[in-house]
Amino acid sequence: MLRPQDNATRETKNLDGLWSFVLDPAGVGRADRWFAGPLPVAGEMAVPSSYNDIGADPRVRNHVGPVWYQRSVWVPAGWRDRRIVLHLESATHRAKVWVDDVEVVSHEGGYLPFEVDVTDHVRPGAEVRLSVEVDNTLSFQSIPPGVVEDTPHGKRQRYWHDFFNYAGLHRSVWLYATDPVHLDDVTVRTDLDGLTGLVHYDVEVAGESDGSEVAVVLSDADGNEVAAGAGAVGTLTVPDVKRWQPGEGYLYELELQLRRDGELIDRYSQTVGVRTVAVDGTRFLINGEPFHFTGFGKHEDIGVLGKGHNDAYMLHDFGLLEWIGANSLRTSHYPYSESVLDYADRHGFVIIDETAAVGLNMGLGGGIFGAQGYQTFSPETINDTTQAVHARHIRELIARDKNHPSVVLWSIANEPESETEAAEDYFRPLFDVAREADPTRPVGFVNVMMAPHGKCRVSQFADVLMLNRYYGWYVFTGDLDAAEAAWEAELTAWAGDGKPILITEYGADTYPGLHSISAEPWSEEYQIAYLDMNHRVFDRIEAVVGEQVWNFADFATTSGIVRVGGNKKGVFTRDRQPKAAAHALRRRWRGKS
Ligand code: BDP
Repeated sequence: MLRPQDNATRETKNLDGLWSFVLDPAGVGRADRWFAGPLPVAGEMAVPSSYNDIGADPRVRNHVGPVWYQRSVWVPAGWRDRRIVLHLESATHRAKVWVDDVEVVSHEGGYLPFEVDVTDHVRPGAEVRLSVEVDNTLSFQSIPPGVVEDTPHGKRQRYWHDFFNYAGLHRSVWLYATDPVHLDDVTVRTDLDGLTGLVHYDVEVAGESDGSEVAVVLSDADGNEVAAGAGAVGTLTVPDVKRWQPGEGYLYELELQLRRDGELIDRYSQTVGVRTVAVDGTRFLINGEPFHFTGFGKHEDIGVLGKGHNDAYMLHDFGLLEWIGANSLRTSHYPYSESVLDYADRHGFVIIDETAAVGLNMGLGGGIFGAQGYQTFSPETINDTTQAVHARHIRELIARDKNHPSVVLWSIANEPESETEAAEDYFRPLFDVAREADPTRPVGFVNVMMAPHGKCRVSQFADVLMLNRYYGWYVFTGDLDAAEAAWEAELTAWAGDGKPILITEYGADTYPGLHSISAEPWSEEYQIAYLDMNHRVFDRIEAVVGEQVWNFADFATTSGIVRVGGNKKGVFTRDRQPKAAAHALRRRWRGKS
Protein backbone atom coordinates (compact mmCIF):
# COMPACT_ATOMS: atom_id res chain seq x y z
CA MET A 1 0.00 0.00 0.00
CA LEU A 2 1.32 3.46 -0.87
CA ARG A 3 0.54 6.49 1.24
CA PRO A 4 -1.79 8.92 -0.61
CA GLN A 5 0.17 11.49 -2.58
CA ASP A 6 -0.56 14.35 -4.98
CA ASN A 7 1.26 14.72 -8.27
CA ALA A 8 0.47 15.10 -11.95
CA THR A 9 -0.97 11.57 -12.09
CA ARG A 10 -2.52 11.22 -8.64
CA GLU A 11 -4.98 13.39 -6.78
CA THR A 12 -6.07 13.33 -3.15
CA LYS A 13 -9.08 14.71 -1.35
CA ASN A 14 -8.67 15.04 2.39
CA LEU A 15 -11.78 14.15 4.43
CA ASP A 16 -10.68 15.52 7.80
CA GLY A 17 -12.96 17.93 9.65
CA LEU A 18 -16.31 17.60 11.36
CA TRP A 19 -18.21 14.35 10.91
CA SER A 20 -21.60 13.33 12.34
CA PHE A 21 -21.08 11.08 15.34
CA VAL A 22 -23.16 8.93 17.63
CA LEU A 23 -22.56 6.22 20.24
CA ASP A 24 -24.13 2.84 19.63
CA PRO A 25 -24.17 1.38 23.16
CA ALA A 26 -26.71 -1.31 22.29
CA GLY A 27 -24.82 -2.29 19.13
CA VAL A 28 -27.90 -1.95 16.92
CA GLY A 29 -26.49 0.32 14.21
CA ARG A 30 -25.75 -2.38 11.68
CA ALA A 31 -29.07 -4.21 12.07
CA ASP A 32 -30.94 -0.90 11.96
CA ARG A 33 -28.99 0.11 8.86
CA TRP A 34 -27.67 3.40 10.21
CA PHE A 35 -25.46 3.58 7.14
CA ALA A 36 -28.54 3.84 4.89
CA GLY A 37 -29.37 7.41 5.94
CA PRO A 38 -28.39 10.20 8.31
CA LEU A 39 -27.30 8.90 11.72
CA PRO A 40 -30.02 9.07 14.38
CA VAL A 41 -29.68 12.00 16.83
CA ALA A 42 -26.08 12.55 15.91
CA GLY A 43 -23.66 15.01 17.43
CA GLU A 44 -20.46 16.21 15.81
CA MET A 45 -16.94 14.86 16.06
CA ALA A 46 -13.59 16.16 14.90
CA VAL A 47 -11.45 13.96 12.68
CA PRO A 48 -8.66 13.32 13.49
CA SER A 49 -9.06 12.97 17.25
CA SER A 50 -10.02 10.50 19.92
CA TYR A 51 -13.71 10.98 20.61
CA ASN A 52 -13.32 10.41 24.37
CA ASP A 53 -12.33 13.84 25.68
CA ILE A 54 -13.84 16.17 23.06
CA GLY A 55 -17.07 16.78 24.95
CA ALA A 56 -17.78 16.68 28.66
CA ASP A 57 -19.87 13.53 28.77
CA PRO A 58 -18.48 10.63 30.85
CA ARG A 59 -20.60 8.23 28.80
CA VAL A 60 -18.58 9.15 25.73
CA ARG A 61 -15.28 9.06 27.61
CA ASN A 62 -15.92 5.60 29.03
CA HIS A 63 -17.93 4.12 26.18
CA VAL A 64 -17.29 0.47 25.32
CA GLY A 65 -18.47 -0.77 21.94
CA PRO A 66 -19.29 0.69 18.55
CA VAL A 67 -19.63 4.35 17.62
CA TRP A 68 -20.62 5.71 14.20
CA TYR A 69 -19.03 8.43 12.11
CA GLN A 70 -20.67 9.76 8.98
CA ARG A 71 -20.18 12.49 6.40
CA SER A 72 -20.99 13.13 2.80
CA VAL A 73 -18.42 13.90 0.16
CA TRP A 74 -18.53 15.18 -3.39
CA VAL A 75 -16.46 12.99 -5.64
CA PRO A 76 -14.55 15.29 -8.00
CA ALA A 77 -16.10 15.36 -11.49
CA GLY A 78 -12.62 15.12 -12.99
CA TRP A 79 -12.21 11.60 -11.59
CA ARG A 80 -14.15 9.92 -14.43
CA ASP A 81 -12.41 6.73 -15.59
CA ARG A 82 -10.08 6.90 -12.62
CA ARG A 83 -9.56 4.29 -9.93
CA ILE A 84 -10.95 5.84 -6.74
CA VAL A 85 -9.69 4.71 -3.34
CA LEU A 86 -10.86 5.39 0.20
CA HIS A 87 -7.90 5.39 2.62
CA LEU A 88 -8.08 5.55 6.42
CA GLU A 89 -4.78 6.08 8.22
CA SER A 90 -6.20 4.44 11.34
CA ALA A 91 -9.42 3.51 13.11
CA THR A 92 -9.01 2.37 16.70
CA HIS A 93 -9.44 -0.57 17.16
CA ARG A 94 -11.61 -1.95 14.36
CA ALA A 95 -13.84 -0.49 11.70
CA LYS A 96 -16.43 -1.30 9.09
CA VAL A 97 -17.03 1.16 6.29
CA TRP A 98 -20.02 1.80 4.02
CA VAL A 99 -20.25 3.91 0.89
CA ASP A 100 -23.93 4.79 0.71
CA ASP A 101 -25.64 1.44 1.38
CA VAL A 102 -22.71 -0.78 0.41
CA GLU A 103 -20.30 -2.24 2.94
CA VAL A 104 -16.88 -1.82 1.36
CA VAL A 105 -14.22 -2.79 3.89
CA SER A 106 -13.49 -3.78 7.44
CA HIS A 107 -10.20 -3.70 9.28
CA GLU A 108 -8.91 -4.63 12.69
CA GLY A 109 -5.85 -3.13 14.35
CA GLY A 110 -6.23 0.40 15.60
CA TYR A 111 -2.94 1.96 14.58
CA LEU A 112 -2.40 0.86 11.00
CA PRO A 113 -3.86 2.09 7.71
CA PHE A 114 -6.26 0.37 5.38
CA GLU A 115 -7.86 1.24 2.07
CA VAL A 116 -10.39 0.01 -0.44
CA ASP A 117 -11.09 0.55 -4.12
CA VAL A 118 -14.51 2.26 -4.23
CA THR A 119 -14.61 3.01 -7.96
CA ASP A 120 -17.70 0.86 -8.47
CA HIS A 121 -19.56 2.52 -5.60
CA VAL A 122 -19.15 6.20 -6.39
CA ARG A 123 -19.96 8.49 -9.32
CA PRO A 124 -17.56 11.32 -10.16
CA GLY A 125 -19.47 14.58 -9.94
CA ALA A 126 -21.96 13.13 -7.43
CA GLU A 127 -22.20 13.08 -3.64
CA VAL A 128 -21.85 9.92 -1.57
CA ARG A 129 -22.42 9.15 2.08
CA LEU A 130 -19.56 7.58 4.03
CA SER A 131 -20.35 5.76 7.26
CA VAL A 132 -17.74 4.24 9.54
CA GLU A 133 -18.54 2.06 12.52
CA VAL A 134 -15.56 2.15 14.89
CA ASP A 135 -15.40 -0.30 17.77
CA ASN A 136 -12.98 0.10 20.68
CA THR A 137 -13.68 -3.29 22.25
CA LEU A 138 -10.62 -5.30 23.20
CA SER A 139 -10.74 -9.06 23.58
CA PHE A 140 -8.31 -11.90 24.13
CA GLN A 141 -8.09 -12.16 20.37
CA SER A 142 -7.25 -8.53 19.73
CA ILE A 143 -3.90 -6.75 19.77
CA PRO A 144 -3.68 -5.24 22.33
CA PRO A 145 -5.74 -7.72 24.34
CA GLY A 146 -8.44 -6.93 26.86
CA VAL A 147 -11.66 -8.35 28.21
CA VAL A 148 -15.12 -6.89 28.61
CA GLU A 149 -16.65 -7.79 31.94
CA ASP A 150 -20.42 -7.59 32.37
CA THR A 151 -21.03 -5.95 35.72
CA PRO A 152 -24.31 -5.00 37.42
CA HIS A 153 -23.41 -1.45 36.42
CA GLY A 154 -22.78 -2.13 32.77
CA LYS A 155 -19.96 -3.28 30.54
CA ARG A 156 -16.44 -2.59 31.77
CA GLN A 157 -13.43 -2.85 29.50
CA ARG A 158 -10.38 -4.26 31.30
CA TYR A 159 -6.91 -4.37 29.83
CA TRP A 160 -3.34 -4.87 30.97
CA HIS A 161 -1.66 -1.86 29.47
CA ASP A 162 -1.00 1.40 31.22
CA PHE A 163 -2.55 3.98 28.93
CA PHE A 164 -6.11 5.10 28.38
CA ASN A 165 -7.99 3.18 25.71
CA TYR A 166 -8.55 6.21 23.48
CA ALA A 167 -10.52 5.43 20.35
CA GLY A 168 -11.89 6.86 17.15
CA LEU A 169 -10.54 8.09 13.83
CA HIS A 170 -7.13 9.17 15.11
CA ARG A 171 -5.54 10.04 11.79
CA SER A 172 -6.53 11.41 8.42
CA VAL A 173 -9.07 9.98 6.02
CA TRP A 174 -8.59 10.35 2.27
CA LEU A 175 -10.16 9.74 -1.08
CA TYR A 176 -7.68 9.54 -3.89
CA ALA A 177 -7.61 8.79 -7.57
CA THR A 178 -5.12 7.05 -9.82
CA ASP A 179 -5.16 5.40 -13.21
CA PRO A 180 -6.77 1.93 -13.07
CA VAL A 181 -3.32 0.58 -13.84
CA HIS A 182 -1.21 1.88 -11.01
CA LEU A 183 1.85 1.60 -8.84
CA ASP A 184 0.76 -0.47 -5.87
CA ASP A 185 3.80 -0.77 -3.63
CA VAL A 186 7.55 -0.35 -3.49
CA THR A 187 10.19 -1.92 -1.28
CA VAL A 188 13.52 -0.13 -1.02
CA ARG A 189 16.59 -1.59 0.64
CA THR A 190 19.91 0.17 0.83
CA ASP A 191 23.47 -0.93 1.27
CA LEU A 192 26.93 0.61 1.31
CA ASP A 193 29.98 -0.53 -0.58
CA GLY A 194 32.72 1.79 0.58
CA LEU A 195 31.76 5.24 -0.67
CA THR A 196 29.16 3.83 -3.04
CA GLY A 197 25.51 3.51 -2.09
CA LEU A 198 23.33 0.70 -3.39
CA VAL A 199 19.59 1.20 -3.68
CA HIS A 200 17.63 -1.98 -4.36
CA TYR A 201 14.06 -1.39 -5.40
CA ASP A 202 11.13 -3.66 -6.07
CA VAL A 203 7.99 -2.05 -7.48
CA GLU A 204 4.58 -3.68 -7.65
CA VAL A 205 2.08 -2.73 -10.31
CA ALA A 206 -1.63 -3.55 -10.10
CA GLY A 207 -4.49 -3.49 -12.54
CA GLU A 208 -4.63 -4.82 -16.10
CA SER A 209 -1.03 -3.89 -16.64
CA ASP A 210 -0.49 -5.27 -20.16
CA GLY A 211 2.16 -3.27 -21.88
CA SER A 212 2.92 -0.95 -18.99
CA GLU A 213 6.52 -0.33 -18.02
CA VAL A 214 8.20 0.81 -14.85
CA ALA A 215 11.14 3.21 -14.75
CA VAL A 216 12.80 4.81 -11.75
CA VAL A 217 14.85 7.94 -11.31
CA LEU A 218 16.88 8.68 -8.19
CA SER A 219 17.62 12.32 -7.40
CA ASP A 220 19.65 13.90 -4.63
CA ALA A 221 18.26 16.44 -2.18
CA ASP A 222 19.00 19.25 -4.66
CA GLY A 223 16.94 17.54 -7.34
CA ASN A 224 19.88 16.39 -9.46
CA GLU A 225 19.45 12.98 -11.05
CA VAL A 226 22.08 10.57 -9.71
CA ALA A 227 20.88 7.23 -11.12
CA ALA A 228 18.08 5.76 -13.17
CA GLY A 229 16.77 2.30 -13.94
CA ALA A 230 14.24 0.47 -16.06
CA GLY A 231 12.04 -2.39 -14.95
CA ALA A 232 10.16 -3.11 -11.74
CA VAL A 233 13.13 -4.60 -9.90
CA GLY A 234 16.70 -3.40 -9.87
CA THR A 235 19.66 -1.91 -8.08
CA LEU A 236 20.92 1.63 -8.49
CA THR A 237 24.46 2.60 -7.60
CA VAL A 238 25.26 6.00 -6.18
CA PRO A 239 28.95 6.90 -6.24
CA ASP A 240 30.05 9.17 -3.36
CA VAL A 241 26.74 8.60 -1.68
CA LYS A 242 25.60 10.95 1.04
CA ARG A 243 24.48 8.70 3.87
CA TRP A 244 21.41 9.00 6.01
CA GLN A 245 22.73 9.16 9.53
CA PRO A 246 21.59 10.01 13.03
CA GLY A 247 21.30 13.76 13.32
CA GLU A 248 21.51 14.18 9.55
CA GLY A 249 18.52 12.82 7.71
CA TYR A 250 19.80 13.15 4.17
CA LEU A 251 17.15 11.90 1.76
CA TYR A 252 17.23 11.03 -1.90
CA GLU A 253 14.02 10.88 -3.89
CA LEU A 254 13.18 7.78 -5.87
CA GLU A 255 10.63 8.65 -8.48
CA LEU A 256 8.67 5.65 -9.73
CA GLN A 257 7.16 6.07 -13.17
CA LEU A 258 4.63 3.84 -14.87
CA ARG A 259 4.22 4.27 -18.63
CA ARG A 260 1.83 2.74 -21.14
CA ASP A 261 2.65 3.26 -24.81
CA GLY A 262 5.12 5.91 -23.78
CA GLU A 263 2.50 7.88 -21.81
CA LEU A 264 3.10 8.49 -18.10
CA ILE A 265 0.06 6.98 -16.34
CA ASP A 266 1.26 6.91 -12.74
CA ARG A 267 4.14 8.19 -10.69
CA TYR A 268 5.08 8.08 -7.05
CA SER A 269 7.80 9.78 -5.10
CA GLN A 270 9.48 7.63 -2.46
CA THR A 271 12.07 9.15 -0.15
CA VAL A 272 15.19 7.06 0.35
CA GLY A 273 17.83 7.30 3.05
CA VAL A 274 20.92 5.30 2.25
CA ARG A 275 22.17 3.63 5.42
CA THR A 276 22.89 0.25 6.94
CA VAL A 277 21.92 -1.20 10.29
CA ALA A 278 23.64 -4.15 11.96
CA VAL A 279 24.27 -5.78 15.28
CA ASP A 280 27.85 -6.82 15.91
CA GLY A 281 28.43 -8.49 19.27
CA THR A 282 27.29 -5.99 21.86
CA ARG A 283 27.40 -3.09 19.42
CA PHE A 284 24.50 -1.55 17.52
CA LEU A 285 25.84 -0.20 14.25
CA ILE A 286 24.39 2.41 11.91
CA ASN A 287 26.54 2.73 8.78
CA GLY A 288 29.11 0.56 10.52
CA GLU A 289 29.48 3.07 13.39
CA PRO A 290 28.46 2.26 16.97
CA PHE A 291 25.27 4.12 17.83
CA HIS A 292 24.19 5.10 21.35
CA PHE A 293 20.45 5.75 21.73
CA THR A 294 19.30 8.65 23.88
CA GLY A 295 15.66 9.58 24.18
CA PHE A 296 12.34 8.31 25.37
CA GLY A 297 9.47 5.95 25.19
CA LYS A 298 6.59 8.21 24.18
CA HIS A 299 2.86 8.10 23.69
CA GLU A 300 0.56 9.65 21.15
CA ASP A 301 -1.25 11.51 23.91
CA ILE A 302 -2.27 15.12 24.36
CA GLY A 303 -5.06 16.98 26.13
CA VAL A 304 -8.48 17.05 24.41
CA LEU A 305 -7.23 15.30 21.25
CA GLY A 306 -6.23 12.11 23.06
CA LYS A 307 -4.44 10.06 20.42
CA GLY A 308 -5.54 12.27 17.53
CA HIS A 309 -2.62 13.21 15.33
CA ASN A 310 -1.84 16.91 15.22
CA ASP A 311 1.00 18.38 13.16
CA ALA A 312 1.54 21.33 15.51
CA TYR A 313 1.99 19.08 18.54
CA MET A 314 4.18 16.75 16.51
CA LEU A 315 6.52 19.62 15.65
CA HIS A 316 6.44 20.84 19.24
CA ASP A 317 7.37 17.39 20.58
CA PHE A 318 10.23 17.04 18.12
CA GLY A 319 11.34 20.55 19.08
CA LEU A 320 11.52 19.49 22.72
CA LEU A 321 13.29 16.25 21.82
CA GLU A 322 15.92 18.21 19.95
CA TRP A 323 16.21 20.72 22.81
CA ILE A 324 16.88 17.96 25.31
CA GLY A 325 19.37 16.11 23.10
CA ALA A 326 17.33 13.00 22.33
CA ASN A 327 18.41 11.20 19.18
CA SER A 328 15.77 8.46 19.22
CA LEU A 329 12.38 7.28 20.43
CA ARG A 330 10.40 4.09 20.71
CA THR A 331 6.86 4.14 19.34
CA SER A 332 5.61 2.72 22.63
CA HIS A 333 3.19 0.94 22.54
CA TYR A 334 1.78 0.92 18.99
CA PRO A 335 2.65 2.17 15.51
CA TYR A 336 2.59 5.98 15.39
CA SER A 337 1.27 8.22 12.66
CA GLU A 338 3.31 7.98 9.46
CA SER A 339 3.85 11.73 9.70
CA VAL A 340 6.04 11.07 12.75
CA LEU A 341 8.20 8.63 10.79
CA ASP A 342 8.44 10.99 7.82
CA TYR A 343 9.65 13.74 10.16
CA ALA A 344 12.18 11.37 11.73
CA ASP A 345 13.44 10.43 8.26
CA ARG A 346 13.93 14.08 7.32
CA HIS A 347 15.71 15.01 10.54
CA GLY A 348 17.88 11.98 11.21
CA PHE A 349 15.89 10.86 14.22
CA VAL A 350 16.21 7.15 15.07
CA ILE A 351 13.07 5.07 15.66
CA ILE A 352 12.39 1.78 17.40
CA ASP A 353 9.11 0.75 15.79
CA GLU A 354 6.73 -1.19 18.03
CA THR A 355 3.56 -3.18 17.35
CA ALA A 356 0.46 -2.70 19.48
CA ALA A 357 1.19 -5.97 21.30
CA VAL A 358 1.18 -4.54 24.80
CA GLY A 359 -0.35 -6.09 27.90
CA LEU A 360 0.09 -9.75 26.95
CA ASN A 361 0.89 -10.29 30.58
CA MET A 362 -1.79 -10.97 33.10
CA GLY A 363 0.68 -11.34 35.91
CA LEU A 364 1.43 -7.65 35.54
CA GLY A 365 -0.60 -4.99 37.10
CA GLY A 366 -0.57 -5.69 40.81
CA GLY A 367 -3.68 -3.57 41.12
CA ILE A 368 -2.63 -1.01 38.53
CA PHE A 369 -4.82 -2.16 35.71
CA GLY A 370 -7.71 -3.65 37.68
CA ALA A 371 -8.12 -6.88 35.70
CA GLN A 372 -6.89 -9.80 37.72
CA GLY A 373 -7.40 -13.52 37.79
CA TYR A 374 -6.64 -14.51 34.19
CA GLN A 375 -3.97 -16.75 32.78
CA THR A 376 -1.99 -15.12 29.96
CA PHE A 377 -1.64 -17.97 27.47
CA SER A 378 -4.44 -20.56 27.42
CA PRO A 379 -7.06 -21.80 24.94
CA GLU A 380 -9.58 -19.38 26.51
CA THR A 381 -7.32 -16.34 26.73
CA ILE A 382 -4.35 -15.47 24.48
CA ASN A 383 -4.32 -18.40 22.09
CA ASP A 384 -3.48 -19.48 18.54
CA THR A 385 -6.00 -17.06 17.08
CA THR A 386 -4.38 -14.19 18.96
CA GLN A 387 -1.00 -15.33 17.71
CA ALA A 388 -2.27 -15.24 14.11
CA VAL A 389 -3.67 -11.74 14.69
CA HIS A 390 -0.34 -10.69 16.22
CA ALA A 391 1.52 -12.09 13.18
CA ARG A 392 -0.73 -10.07 10.88
CA HIS A 393 0.00 -6.93 12.92
CA ILE A 394 3.74 -7.51 12.54
CA ARG A 395 3.38 -7.98 8.77
CA GLU A 396 1.18 -4.89 8.39
CA LEU A 397 3.57 -2.77 10.46
CA ILE A 398 6.57 -3.82 8.42
CA ALA A 399 4.66 -3.37 5.17
CA ARG A 400 3.81 0.19 6.21
CA ASP A 401 7.18 1.23 7.62
CA LYS A 402 9.77 -0.82 5.71
CA ASN A 403 11.00 2.14 3.65
CA HIS A 404 11.70 4.50 6.54
CA PRO A 405 15.45 4.90 7.10
CA SER A 406 14.70 6.20 10.60
CA VAL A 407 13.35 2.79 11.62
CA VAL A 408 16.32 0.70 12.77
CA LEU A 409 14.74 -1.96 14.97
CA TRP A 410 11.38 -3.76 15.23
CA SER A 411 9.87 -4.31 18.66
CA ILE A 412 7.26 -7.05 18.33
CA ALA A 413 5.82 -6.68 21.86
CA ASN A 414 6.08 -4.71 25.08
CA GLU A 415 6.47 -6.53 28.38
CA PRO A 416 4.71 -9.76 27.50
CA GLU A 417 4.85 -12.75 29.79
CA SER A 418 8.18 -14.23 28.70
CA GLU A 419 9.30 -16.52 31.50
CA THR A 420 7.07 -19.51 30.62
CA GLU A 421 7.18 -22.31 28.07
CA ALA A 422 3.86 -21.08 26.68
CA ALA A 423 5.48 -17.70 26.01
CA GLU A 424 8.41 -19.31 24.25
CA ASP A 425 6.05 -21.27 22.00
CA TYR A 426 3.97 -18.19 21.31
CA PHE A 427 6.88 -15.93 20.38
CA ARG A 428 9.28 -18.20 18.50
CA PRO A 429 7.26 -18.13 15.24
CA LEU A 430 6.56 -14.40 15.58
CA PHE A 431 10.27 -13.61 15.37
CA ASP A 432 10.36 -15.66 12.17
CA VAL A 433 7.43 -13.67 10.80
CA ALA A 434 9.29 -10.40 11.41
CA ARG A 435 12.55 -11.64 9.91
CA GLU A 436 10.82 -13.02 6.87
CA ALA A 437 9.02 -9.71 6.31
CA ASP A 438 12.25 -7.76 6.77
CA PRO A 439 15.62 -9.49 6.67
CA THR A 440 17.46 -6.16 6.94
CA ARG A 441 16.63 -4.92 10.42
CA PRO A 442 17.23 -6.44 13.86
CA VAL A 443 14.20 -7.71 15.76
CA GLY A 444 13.52 -7.62 19.48
CA PHE A 445 10.83 -7.37 22.11
CA VAL A 446 10.73 -5.44 25.36
CA ASN A 447 11.43 -7.54 28.43
CA VAL A 448 9.66 -6.97 31.76
CA MET A 449 11.19 -6.96 35.23
CA MET A 450 9.38 -10.17 36.22
CA ALA A 451 11.40 -12.11 33.63
CA PRO A 452 14.98 -11.26 34.60
CA HIS A 453 18.12 -12.78 33.15
CA GLY A 454 18.07 -16.54 33.54
CA LYS A 455 14.26 -16.67 33.68
CA CYS A 456 13.29 -15.02 30.40
CA ARG A 457 12.71 -17.62 27.68
CA VAL A 458 12.04 -15.26 24.79
CA SER A 459 15.14 -13.05 24.75
CA GLN A 460 17.07 -15.93 23.14
CA PHE A 461 15.24 -15.05 19.88
CA ALA A 462 16.05 -11.33 20.01
CA ASP A 463 18.95 -9.58 18.25
CA VAL A 464 18.93 -6.78 20.81
CA LEU A 465 17.95 -6.98 24.48
CA MET A 466 15.41 -4.31 25.31
CA LEU A 467 14.84 -3.99 29.05
CA ASN A 468 12.28 -2.00 31.07
CA ARG A 469 13.42 -1.66 34.67
CA TYR A 470 12.20 0.34 37.63
CA TYR A 471 14.86 -0.23 40.29
CA GLY A 472 14.29 2.55 42.78
CA TRP A 473 10.65 2.95 41.81
CA TYR A 474 8.52 -0.21 41.84
CA VAL A 475 11.23 -2.06 43.77
CA PHE A 476 13.63 -0.55 46.32
CA THR A 477 11.32 2.46 46.31
CA GLY A 478 13.21 5.43 47.65
CA ASP A 479 16.35 3.35 48.37
CA LEU A 480 18.63 4.27 45.51
CA ASP A 481 21.74 2.64 47.03
CA ALA A 482 20.09 -0.77 47.16
CA ALA A 483 18.52 -0.16 43.76
CA GLU A 484 21.89 0.66 42.22
CA ALA A 485 23.51 -2.55 43.46
CA ALA A 486 20.62 -4.77 42.35
CA TRP A 487 20.32 -3.09 38.97
CA GLU A 488 24.03 -3.39 38.26
CA ALA A 489 23.97 -7.07 39.21
CA GLU A 490 21.09 -7.78 36.84
CA LEU A 491 22.59 -5.80 33.97
CA THR A 492 25.95 -7.50 34.39
CA ALA A 493 24.20 -10.84 33.98
CA TRP A 494 22.45 -9.70 30.80
CA ALA A 495 25.72 -8.33 29.42
CA GLY A 496 27.05 -11.89 29.55
CA ASP A 497 24.69 -12.79 26.69
CA GLY A 498 26.90 -10.83 24.32
CA LYS A 499 24.07 -8.82 22.74
CA PRO A 500 23.53 -5.05 22.74
CA ILE A 501 21.35 -3.89 25.63
CA LEU A 502 18.91 -1.06 25.24
CA ILE A 503 17.24 0.31 28.34
CA THR A 504 13.84 1.03 26.86
CA GLU A 505 12.20 2.18 30.10
CA TYR A 506 13.42 3.59 33.40
CA GLY A 507 11.49 6.28 35.18
CA ALA A 508 9.91 7.62 38.33
CA ASP A 509 6.49 9.21 38.75
CA THR A 510 6.99 12.86 39.56
CA TYR A 511 4.38 15.36 40.58
CA PRO A 512 5.40 18.68 39.02
CA GLY A 513 6.03 21.27 41.68
CA LEU A 514 6.49 18.74 44.47
CA HIS A 515 9.86 19.35 46.12
CA SER A 516 11.76 17.54 48.82
CA ILE A 517 15.16 18.30 50.35
CA SER A 518 15.79 14.61 50.95
CA ALA A 519 14.69 13.59 47.46
CA GLU A 520 11.56 11.62 48.39
CA PRO A 521 9.72 9.64 45.69
CA TRP A 522 7.26 11.73 43.63
CA SER A 523 9.39 14.87 44.07
CA GLU A 524 11.24 16.57 41.23
CA GLU A 525 14.47 16.01 43.19
CA TYR A 526 13.87 12.26 43.33
CA GLN A 527 13.30 12.02 39.58
CA ILE A 528 16.74 13.56 39.04
CA ALA A 529 18.44 11.38 41.67
CA TYR A 530 16.75 8.30 40.21
CA LEU A 531 17.92 9.10 36.67
CA ASP A 532 21.45 9.87 37.92
CA MET A 533 21.61 6.48 39.66
CA ASN A 534 20.52 4.73 36.46
CA HIS A 535 23.08 6.61 34.41
CA ARG A 536 25.89 5.63 36.77
CA VAL A 537 24.94 1.98 36.25
CA PHE A 538 24.61 2.28 32.46
CA ASP A 539 27.99 3.99 32.19
CA ARG A 540 29.64 1.03 33.90
CA ILE A 541 28.22 -1.63 31.52
CA GLU A 542 29.71 -1.59 28.05
CA ALA A 543 26.92 -3.60 26.44
CA VAL A 544 24.41 -0.82 27.20
CA VAL A 545 23.93 0.92 23.87
CA GLY A 546 21.10 3.20 24.78
CA GLU A 547 18.88 4.84 27.34
CA GLN A 548 15.28 5.80 26.76
CA VAL A 549 13.57 7.35 29.75
CA TRP A 550 9.97 6.49 30.56
CA ASN A 551 8.26 8.75 29.58
CA PHE A 552 8.68 11.81 27.42
CA ALA A 553 5.53 13.39 28.91
CA ASP A 554 2.84 12.59 31.47
CA PHE A 555 -0.04 10.71 29.88
CA ALA A 556 -3.60 9.57 30.47
CA THR A 557 -4.25 6.13 31.93
CA THR A 558 -7.16 4.16 33.23
CA SER A 559 -8.07 5.12 36.81
CA GLY A 560 -6.16 3.50 39.65
CA ILE A 561 -4.73 4.28 43.05
CA VAL A 562 -1.15 4.59 41.75
CA ARG A 563 -2.11 6.94 38.92
CA VAL A 564 -2.63 10.57 39.87
CA GLY A 565 -4.40 12.17 36.93
CA GLY A 566 -2.57 9.65 34.76
CA ASN A 567 1.00 8.38 34.66
CA LYS A 568 3.35 11.07 35.95
CA LYS A 569 6.69 9.62 34.81
CA GLY A 570 6.96 12.31 32.18
CA VAL A 571 10.08 14.43 32.00
CA PHE A 572 7.65 16.98 30.59
CA THR A 573 4.13 17.51 31.91
CA ARG A 574 1.21 16.51 29.71
CA ASP A 575 1.09 20.08 28.40
CA ARG A 576 4.81 19.88 27.67
CA GLN A 577 6.35 22.00 30.41
CA PRO A 578 9.73 20.75 31.65
CA LYS A 579 10.12 19.19 35.06
CA ALA A 580 13.53 19.78 36.69
CA ALA A 581 14.72 16.43 35.28
CA ALA A 582 14.40 17.79 31.75
CA HIS A 583 17.26 20.19 32.43
CA ALA A 584 19.35 17.43 34.05
CA LEU A 585 18.84 15.15 31.04
CA ARG A 586 19.74 17.96 28.71
CA ARG A 587 23.02 18.41 30.56
CA ARG A 588 23.80 14.70 30.14
CA TRP A 589 22.70 14.40 26.51
CA ARG A 590 23.82 17.73 25.15
CA GLY A 591 26.39 18.70 27.73
CA LYS A 592 24.53 22.00 28.13
CA SER A 593 22.97 23.72 31.10
C1 BDP B 1 5.84 -0.50 32.09
C2 BDP B 1 5.06 -0.31 30.80
C3 BDP B 1 4.56 1.10 30.59
C4 BDP B 1 4.09 1.68 31.90
C5 BDP B 1 5.27 1.75 32.84
C6 BDP B 1 4.88 2.36 34.19
O1 BDP B 1 5.78 -0.76 29.68
O2 BDP B 1 3.55 1.09 29.63
O3 BDP B 1 3.46 2.93 31.74
O4 BDP B 1 5.78 0.47 33.07
O5 BDP B 1 4.50 1.61 35.08
O6 BDP B 1 5.28 -1.58 32.74
O7 BDP B 1 4.93 3.57 34.32
